[in-house]
Amino acid sequence: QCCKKEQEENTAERTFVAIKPDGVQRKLIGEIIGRFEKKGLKLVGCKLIQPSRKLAEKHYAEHKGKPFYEGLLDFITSGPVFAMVWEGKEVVSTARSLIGLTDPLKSPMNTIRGDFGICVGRNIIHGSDSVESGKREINLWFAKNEIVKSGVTIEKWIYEN
Ligand code: IDP
Repeated sequence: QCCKKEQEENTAERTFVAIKPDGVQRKLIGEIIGRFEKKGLKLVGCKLIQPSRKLAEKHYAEHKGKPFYEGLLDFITSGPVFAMVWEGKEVVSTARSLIGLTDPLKSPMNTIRGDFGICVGRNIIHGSDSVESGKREINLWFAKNEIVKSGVTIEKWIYEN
């Protein structure tokens, strides 16, 4: 069942997606938002933000101690990031499908990383890897009042029931 009700009642699944500094500098914001919109997902929050070191450390806490960790923090704090919250049925996995694999060269064409990237350390976009991480990351990057309750309502054209 593709349920309109949960989309309308704000019980729908959410995910955190961020266009990294390389994607912003390469003017891919419009292209990326376009792909998410065309899929039928709903944008419920967004902002351009240059993350502090502290925010970056919290966001990437699971990678602390790995060889690429410091470089990753330098990179993600190096310029503006376009942070977004998307909503929809199974949006966490759908967003990951749109994004592609961690390594852009291994990522299929027609995915964002497959189409626009070459290096793991310049892979353009982040997307939460589970519903739980999504909740954690949304809370980290967004204040409650930065997320809209009812945005554009096209549910009846996307969901069946
Ligand atoms: P994901 O972003 O596809 O979920 P993760 O394994 O969670 O991938 O890694 C987080 C981010 O850390 C990646 O998107 C990438 O930017 C960076 N990263 C992961 N592995 C490497 C690496 O081996 N070298 C450089 N950067 C890496």
